[in-house]
Amino acid sequence: MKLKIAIQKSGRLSEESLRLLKDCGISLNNGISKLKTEAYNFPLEIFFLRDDDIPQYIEDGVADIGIVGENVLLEKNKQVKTIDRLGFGKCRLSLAFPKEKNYKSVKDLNGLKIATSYSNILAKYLKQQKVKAEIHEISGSVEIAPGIGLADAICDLVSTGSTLLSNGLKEVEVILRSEAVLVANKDLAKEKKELLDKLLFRIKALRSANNNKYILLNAPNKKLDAICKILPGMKSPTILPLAEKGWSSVHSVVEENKFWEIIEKLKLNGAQGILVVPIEKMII
Ligand code: PRT
Ligand code: ZN
Repeated sequence: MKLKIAIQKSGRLSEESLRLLKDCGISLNNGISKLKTEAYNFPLEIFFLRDDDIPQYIEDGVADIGIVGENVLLEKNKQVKTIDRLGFGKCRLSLAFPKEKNYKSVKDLNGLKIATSYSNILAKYLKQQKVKAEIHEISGSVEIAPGIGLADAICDLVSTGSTLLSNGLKEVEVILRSEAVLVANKDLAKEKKELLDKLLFRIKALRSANNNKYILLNAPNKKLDAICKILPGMKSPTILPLAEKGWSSVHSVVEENKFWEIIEKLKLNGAQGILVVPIEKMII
């Protein structure tokens, strides 16, 4: 029994999806088929698909799980389960308006024509906002629509904003903040669920590792109590005596987002020679 995962064949999510598998210790066979391959050290089969097709394949059970942008998932509106947010492929689905035109609120869109590849999400948003606008669905190069007179505004994905800028548009409303998500078929067999749990365990270990740093420092023994209070560690810090009398080496784990705050306190409490190193995997 193998778990079947669908990932984007070639595009913005492909590289990071493959890297995630690799960082989970899963190595792929370089098969001859470009549609699918297998892992040789995990019961996993990998399908390479267009991102737009992934939700459908998972709903149908052709693939068990998949990695897809939340924007695609919501647009396709298929019956699949979101298992985890993966933190890459971040972007916004936004409304954009010609730069030179006045825009005050979403009401300004009443009666206008909006070009998008996300007509379902946009229709839902306009309905919520009680705006009546015409949606013009196009599949690519949405950003050129106002310039060629095809539409008055657009609704498209934005990351740096440079595409909008170079097409004379400004971002006026953010409809959705999206990132890559891990999704699964709703009725996975027990054995497949167990495999998915194994994979999730590895993904979580990676995430904990990325959110934490390993810290080593030297401190005078009389300051150890104060320093241990600042550094909670996984259980408690490790303390080892230094060759120099009256000094110890303290090892611990700190959260990335509290990092600078902690370093300042440590220095104030006499810590010296502070080293900070990345953690590869962290199993709590
Ligand atoms: O061939 P396939 O159908 O699989 O790929 P695709 O061309 O439909 O998708 P692809 O590879 O472009 O994007 C895959 C996913 O990446 C999207 O569904 C999003 O979840 C995510 N993502 C993240 C983005 C962007 N950032 C992004 N900037 N997808 C598209 N863009 C485009 C956007 O459409 C616009 O044209 O980039 C342009 C804007 O970028 P900035 O940086 O100029 O703002
Ligand atoms: Zn696509």
